Amino acid sequence: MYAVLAGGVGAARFIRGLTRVVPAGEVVAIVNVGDDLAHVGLRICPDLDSITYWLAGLVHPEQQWGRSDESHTVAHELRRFGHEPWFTLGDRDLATHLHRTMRLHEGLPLSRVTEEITAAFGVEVRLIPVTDDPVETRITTADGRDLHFQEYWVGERGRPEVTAVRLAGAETARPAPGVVETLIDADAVIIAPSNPVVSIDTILAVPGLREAVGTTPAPVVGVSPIVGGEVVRGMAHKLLPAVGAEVSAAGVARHYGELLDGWVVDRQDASTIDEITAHGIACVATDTMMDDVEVAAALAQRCLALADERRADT
Ligand code: FO1
Repeated sequence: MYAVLAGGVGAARFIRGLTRVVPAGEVVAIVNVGDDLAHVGLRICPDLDSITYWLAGLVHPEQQWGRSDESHTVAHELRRFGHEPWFTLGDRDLATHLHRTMRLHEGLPLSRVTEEITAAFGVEVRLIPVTDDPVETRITTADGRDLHFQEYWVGERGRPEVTAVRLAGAETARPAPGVVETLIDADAVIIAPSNPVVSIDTILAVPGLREAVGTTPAPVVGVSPIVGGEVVRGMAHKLLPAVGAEVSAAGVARHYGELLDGWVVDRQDASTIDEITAHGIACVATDTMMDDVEVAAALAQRCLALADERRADT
C-alpha cells in the first residue's frame, strides 16, 4: 500500500500517474482540509474534490478544479437574493456539496462522507481527510488582517503580502480514522508536489501526523513542487518565505527536513542534487512537469524506485 500526502491539483496529477504504476486499490491519499470552508450554507472541500474529480476524469480542464461541462445557473440566481458569491460554485459541483452537507448534518464524519462521494464517482483510490475535526488555514497579512485561506487566495487573488500561516483548530484536531495506520503500514509514503505550506504543513500540523511520518518504517519520498526556482502552480513562492523557507527545490527539502528519506527534483534542478544529498536525503532528478499522464506515471515510478533503494539501505 502506498500513502500519499496530498493537497489539490499537483497531488491529483501525481496520484493519477501513480495509479498507472500500481493498482488504485493500493493507493491511499491523506488529504489536506485546511482549504475547506462553509459557503452559502454548504461545506466545501476543495482539495478532496479536486482529487476526486481529477481521478474520475470529470475535472474542469482549464480551471483544474470544479467540474467539466459546468453551468452556473444557481450562482446567478443567488444574486437575486443579494448573494454575491466571491467563491463560484457550479451547478454540478453543488450536488457534491449538498450531499456532503446533508450527510454531515446527519452526523456522519467527513471521512465517511468522503468514502460515499469517491464511491459515487467510481474512484478506487482511498481518500482520507487528514482530520474529521474542524480546522482551517488562516493567513496573516502584512497589513495585520487574519484571512481564511480562500479569502486570501480567491477573495483577494493572493495579492496581500503574507507574514504567517497557521492551521486554526489544529491543537484539538485528531487524525481521522485510518490516517496513522496508513502511514505506519505503508510500503512507501510519498509527499506529493503540493504546496508545502498550505497543503503539506497543514496536514503535518494535525497532532500525531508529523510523528507518524517521522517514525514510519516506510521510506518517505517527496517530489519538489518548485522547479527552477519557480512554483509550478499556485502561490507557494509567496508563502515559503513566510515560514523561513527558500523558494527552491533544496529549500523545500530542507523545510521538510528529517522527514525525508528521498527527494525527487526536476531535471532543471539536477545541479542541486549534491546539496540535498549532503543533508542525508537521497536525491534524483527526472521530469516532474506532469503535462500528461505518461509523465506523471514515470514520475511515480521513479519515486517508488527511490523508495525501494532507501528501503534497501535501512
Ligand atoms: N478558485 C478560484 O480561483 N475561484 C473560485 O471561485 C473557486 C471556487 C472553487 C469552488 C470549489 C472548489 O473545490 C474549488 C474552487 N476554487 C476556486 C479553487 C480553490 O481555491 C483551490 O482548489 C484550492 O483551494 C487552492 O488550491
